[in-house]
Amino acid sequence: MIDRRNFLNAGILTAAGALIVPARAAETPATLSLSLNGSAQGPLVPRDFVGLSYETQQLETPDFFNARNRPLVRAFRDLTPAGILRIGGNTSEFSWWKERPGDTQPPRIERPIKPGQPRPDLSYAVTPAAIDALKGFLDATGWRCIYGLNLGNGVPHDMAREAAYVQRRLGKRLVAFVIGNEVDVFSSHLRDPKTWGPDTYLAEWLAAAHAITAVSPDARFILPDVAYKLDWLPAIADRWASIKNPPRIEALSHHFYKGGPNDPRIKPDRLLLRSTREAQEGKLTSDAARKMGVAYRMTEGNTAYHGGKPGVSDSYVAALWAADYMLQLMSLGYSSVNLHGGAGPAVANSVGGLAGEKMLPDAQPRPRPFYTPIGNMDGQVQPQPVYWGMKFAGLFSGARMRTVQLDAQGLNVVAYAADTAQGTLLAILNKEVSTDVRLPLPRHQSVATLSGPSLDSREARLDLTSRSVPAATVDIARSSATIFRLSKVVAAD
Ligand code: BDP
Repeated sequence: MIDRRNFLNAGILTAAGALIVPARAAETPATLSLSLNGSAQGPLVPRDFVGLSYETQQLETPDFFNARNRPLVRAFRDLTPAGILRIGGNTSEFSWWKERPGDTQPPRIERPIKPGQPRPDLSYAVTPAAIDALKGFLDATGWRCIYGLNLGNGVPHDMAREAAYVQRRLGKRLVAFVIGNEVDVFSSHLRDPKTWGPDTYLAEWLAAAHAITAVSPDARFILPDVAYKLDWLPAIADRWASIKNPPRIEALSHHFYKGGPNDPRIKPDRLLLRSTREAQEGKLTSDAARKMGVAYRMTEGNTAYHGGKPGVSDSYVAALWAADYMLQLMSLGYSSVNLHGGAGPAVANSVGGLAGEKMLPDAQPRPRPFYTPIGNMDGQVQPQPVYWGMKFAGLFSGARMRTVQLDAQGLNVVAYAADTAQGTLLAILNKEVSTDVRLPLPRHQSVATLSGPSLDSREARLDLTSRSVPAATVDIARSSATIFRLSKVVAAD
C-alpha cells in the first residue's frame, strides 16, 4: 500500500494495464542527432505558465476552493508553486450572483434543450462566501485566478456587481475577467445564429466591460475565449483600433480540445501523432495579440471534449500529450495553458452528461470527468496521468525558450530547449510506440523522466531524481520523455 506522500512523489496512480507498448525488444535504438547552436532567443516562459481550468459551478459549494480543502491545496502546490486557476466553462453562463441572502434569481429566457450543452434550466448561485473562500484557497496555493462572468444569461448590471466583489476580494490574485465562455458557439444554444458573430459579440461584450469598469476602474479582461473559431481573434484585433474608450485587455484567448471522444484521432496510438494545428493556431493568435499589444493564453483545453474519453484522457498517453502540448505552446509564446477538469457533476452539467460513460474499456476505477488532471475519487484528491505530464513541462517555467534542431530521422520524437540561470534544459519526448532512440549528449544531469507501463495504462510515473552523467550517449525509451540539464550552451551565431 502506497501512502499519500509517496503516491504524490512517485506519481504512481493505479495498477497498470499493458496493451499498447510492446515488450522491449533487444534491438539497437535508432541514433538521432541534435544541435543547440542555432539562434538562442525564444519566448520567456512565465513562472506561472501552468494552469488548471474548472467550471464556475464548482463555486456553488464554497468548501471546494477553500484553504481548508488541504488535499486540493497540496495537489495544486505540488503541481506548481505559482499557477493560474481559470474559472469558467459552459456552466459559467448559468450562474447568478447572490450578493445578499434575500436575493432571488433573475428571470431567464426559456430555451430548448440542446445536446452537448448544459440544460437551459441549470441554475445555481455564486455567493460572496464562495469568493472569500476562493481568496483563501489562492493564498494557500500561491496561485492567481482568471474569473469568468456570465454573458450567456447575465446582464451588465449584475456582472458589474459580481465583478466588483471579485476584484475587491481577490485583488492581486486576480489576473483578469473573461466575459462569456466559448462565445463562438453561443449560436448553437444561447443566441440567434442568424445574427451572432464577432460584431454582435463585441457590442454585448463592450456594454458589459464598460459597466464593469465604471464600478471597478482597475478591471482587466481576457477575450474572446472561443472554442474553435480562431478567426474571431484577428476579427477582434482588426476592429479594436476603432473602439472608443477601450477597456483594458490583458490577453487574447482561445480553447483547445484535440477532438471529441468519438474522433478516430482520440486513441492511445494516435493521440501523439504530429499535427500542424497547434502551430497554425499559435501564429493566428500571436499575430492578433501583437496587433493589440497584449499577451495570449490558452484558457481551457484537454485531450477530448465532452468530458474526455476513458482509456485515453485518463491514461498515460494523456501525460505525454500534455507535456508535449504545453512545451509546444511555451515555444509559441503563450503566457499560460489551463487544462480543464474538476469534480464530476459540474463537468457533466457543462456538457449535458459525460459522453465517455458509455465507453468504459475495463472495470478500473476512473475519475469523472475522464480528462481531469486532479481526480476526486472515493472522497480523495488524486492526481491523474495528465497532471504528471503538466508537472514535467512545468519544469520549463521561468526559462527562456531557445531553438533546437533535432534530426529525428522521420521518427515521432521532438525536442524542446530553454535557458535558465542554472544551465540549458533539454526535453526529449520519444512519442514512438515501438522504437527506442539514442543520442549523444555532452556532460549533463538528467533531471526528470516521464514514463508509464503502456499508453493506455492508468499509471504515469514522474521521476524527479537528478543524476549527473559524463559526456555520453543517452537512451530515450519508446513512449517516454526526459529532461536534461546541460551547462549553458552558447549560441554560435
Ligand atoms: C468546453 C466547455 C466546458 C466543457 C468542455 C467539454 O467550455 O464547459 O466541460 O468543453 O466538452 O466546450 O468537456
